[in-house]
Amino acid sequence: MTAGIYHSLTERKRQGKKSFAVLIDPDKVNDSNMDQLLRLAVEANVDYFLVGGSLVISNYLDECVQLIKRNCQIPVILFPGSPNQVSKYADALLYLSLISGRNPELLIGQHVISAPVVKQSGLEIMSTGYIVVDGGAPTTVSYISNATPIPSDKNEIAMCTAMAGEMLGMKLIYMDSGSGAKRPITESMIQKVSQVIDVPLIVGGGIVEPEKAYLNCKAGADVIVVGNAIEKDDSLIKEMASAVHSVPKLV
Ligand code: 1GP
Repeated sequence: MTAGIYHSLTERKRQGKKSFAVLIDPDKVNDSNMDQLLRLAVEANVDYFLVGGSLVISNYLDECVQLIKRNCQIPVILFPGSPNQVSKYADALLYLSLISGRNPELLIGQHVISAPVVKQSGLEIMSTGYIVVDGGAPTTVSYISNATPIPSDKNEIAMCTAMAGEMLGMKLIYMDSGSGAKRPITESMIQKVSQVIDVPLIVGGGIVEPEKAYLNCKAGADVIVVGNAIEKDDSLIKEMASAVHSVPKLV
């Protein structure tokens, strides 16, 4: 186990450094395409890998995480869509509670069932308030979670949800419009939410252009997550990472 991922996230936030995370869906990769992805990620100074998905069908999770750990130093954070997506080979786990939804199973039910396994994993557990925002079309997360996303123009609902999550003790807030969202989260919502919380703010879903990643960081996102766009064109890793890392630090 490598402790201190949360410390690195808060330290980077304190220093005004923005982070770039590549989301890897174990269903979409294999040993051969991972080689190139890892090489590009190292060259681009990617800060974190997130591994997981709303619906993981294959049995490749452990192997995928081990492959990353064997080949680079980039920390691996699990982003589990269900309690069976726990790999002891990762560094940390986003312990997600879907606070934008009203589905008790995803607020606490699944956590109770998986608590012993999660605790025994030895992973660094980072409690995360997961906020799903409408991305213009149903995504896997909105369908699987059976919960209504926050309307994309209701900044106040997102703000109050994030504030409540932080006051309940959640260490991270992750705003997501879902993988492959047609419309990513607006800068105006990111700005409003970032102004009312102190914990690091992760933003993802439908970000396909480096310019959008840059603007999201300027608006207040601390970590940008990109999955789909990189699955389609892995050369985007470099441009996305440069855009995120070029955001001027606020002094
Ligand atoms: C999805 O936030 C992530 O949960 C990333 O979304 O795959 O659309 O980049 P994309």
